Order: sequence, then structure tokens, then C-alpha cells
Amino acid sequence: MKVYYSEAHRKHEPPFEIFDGGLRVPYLENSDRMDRILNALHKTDWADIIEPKDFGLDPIHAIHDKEYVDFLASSWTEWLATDSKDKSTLLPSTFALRRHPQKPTSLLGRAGYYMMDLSACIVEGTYAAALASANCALSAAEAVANGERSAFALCRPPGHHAGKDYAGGYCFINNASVAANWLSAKGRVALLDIDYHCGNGTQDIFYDRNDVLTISIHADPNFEYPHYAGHANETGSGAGLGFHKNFPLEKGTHDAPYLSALEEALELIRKFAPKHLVVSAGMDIFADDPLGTIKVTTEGIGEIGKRISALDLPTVIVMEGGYNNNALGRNVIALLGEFK
Ligand code: SP5
Ligand code: ZN
Repeated sequence: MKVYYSEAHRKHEPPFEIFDGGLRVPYLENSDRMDRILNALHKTDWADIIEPKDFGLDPIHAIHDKEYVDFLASSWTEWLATDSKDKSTLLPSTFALRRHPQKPTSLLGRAGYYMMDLSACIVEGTYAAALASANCALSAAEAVANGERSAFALCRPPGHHAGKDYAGGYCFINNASVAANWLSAKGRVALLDIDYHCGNGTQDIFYDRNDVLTISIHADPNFEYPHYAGHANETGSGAGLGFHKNFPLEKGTHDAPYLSALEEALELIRKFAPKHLVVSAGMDIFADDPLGTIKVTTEGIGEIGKRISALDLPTVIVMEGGYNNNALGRNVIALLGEFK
């Protein structure tokens, strides 16, 4: 299996994030995650690890607002020019509710306008890492469009919380959405998000489209991040009505009920009959994930892989979250092993 991976992520290593209550904790979305996955891939005899191709900004601007991408590009340099006392990471403390349309001009004003939380920390290498991550997803999409049965985009930073013009939840550019949109020029696309958290950015991006079916299986936003998207009654709008589906799950959901939600999702995909499938693969559904409350086992992740693979669609698998670094390698292998 072709695996697209870039070393550029290493320079995106924010020193901390802020948890609820104001607690400063070491950044959970760290580069050790990639090392664990790479180690596990190197031990297989089927993973072919390849540098992504540079697709330029056009496929990114097709999904993200240009001014937002410009903000990602210039904010670090602007941040260093401020008189802020701790410049280790750009993080605002005021957020736009966007009930008033005015976009601020100051750096911290724009940061609060373009960020939805305190874990989309920007450091010197963030923009380059985010671009390389999107190129991994695009390269995997191209491989699948050229006839590969599946390809894996080993993306870091992840992408599914990033919307047209906002960052959040460790995400800056929505890699899976950029890839799905690129593939949509060739026919209908289904995007299935199995990360523990609702893929709010992906939901927003495709909400009014009927050529890309988006489905997310995740912890119920009534108790879990991202709090403001992911309810069962959010099903798309305009032409996209009926082309988005959320499966909110309760705390403690284990393999069997998870797999029955997955079966419903797969049935929707079969009916939609897409040409390509994109999977936003987060491993934070794992029972021992520090951010998760869902109790899917490694065997369960293998079963998820098996059932998605049985759709028999050309499939792009895009790495999203997963923060139990010890288990990340074996969980990713459990999923990918069903596609090799
Ligand atoms: C890609 C991805 O998985 N992003 C997840 C971002 C989640 N941020 C959640 C922050 C809330 C922290 N609550 C901590 C509870 C620890 N038990
Ligand atoms: Zn997640």
C-alpha cells in the first residue's frame, strides 16, 4: 500500500495547549504519534512510504477561504513582531462569535476570528506542516484515482475540525476535504469520518453539496468536543439536504454497538454508489485513548477496516486523531491491514 508521509510535520510542535479550566498541558497532537505509526509500518512487508507531491495552493483554495490561508501563512511572523511576553505559540484568548460580520485587522483579532479553540496553536513550522499534510492527502487521492485500490495519507497535523475559514482541534487545513473535493471532479465521493470527535469542519465544508456524501460517527456533541456540531438532526442544507449524516454515540460505546452504527453508515454509502471513498481515520475511538470515552478495541478497529474494505471502493485513508501513542501503531495497522 502506498503511504504518503512528509517530515515537515516535525517543525509543528507547539509547546502546550489549554484544556478546560485553563490547564496548560503538553500538546497531545505531537510528532511522537507519527514515529509510533512509522515504526509499525516499517515492520510490515506491504507499506511503501513515499514523499507527497506538491499540488500547490489551488486545491486548498478550492476548499479554504484565501484570507484564512493567508493568515496561516503570515501569522507566525506577525506574532514575533508583537510585544507579547510569551511568544512560544500564537494563541488568542478572545474568540469571534461571528454574529457581527466585521473581520478585525489586528493579529490577535484575526487569530480569535480564525480559531475555534485553544488547541490550534500556531508555531513557526505550522503552515509548512499543514501544507505538506494536505499534499499527503492529495497524493493519496491521485494514487487512488490512478487505479490503486487504496492509499494511506499519514497526515500530521490532522484536518477534520478545520472549516472553510477556521482552525480548531489541532487542525488547520482539512486534508480529507481537500482530497475529497479533488476527487469529486471525477465522480461522486463519500467521506466517512470515524474519528472519535465529530468532523465539524468537513460537515461545514460539504453541508450544501450533494456530490460529496459526508458521514461522521462520533461521541455525542451534547457531552463532547466540538460541542456545536454533530447532532443527528443535522442532515445538510439546500441541494445538500439528505447528504450529511451524523451518528452521535454515547460514552462507553463498545465494539458491537459501534459496528451497528457503522453498518448503517455503510448502507448509506452503498446506496449513494460513489466512485471514490475517503475515510477520516482517527484512532481516538480506542478504549484507552486519553481524550476518548468510546471503548472500541484493537480487534474492533480491525473489524471496522474489514467492513469498510468490503465496500470494495477505491479508498483514500486519511490520518486524523488518536492520542494513545503506545497503541497508535498497532491500531493503524489493524485498520490498514484490511486494505493491503
Ligand atoms: C483531530 C482531533 O482528534 N482533535 C481533537 C481535539 C480535541 N480537543 C479537546 C479539548 C478538550 C479537552 N478535554 C480534556 C478532557 C481530558 N479527559
Ligand atoms: Zn479526534
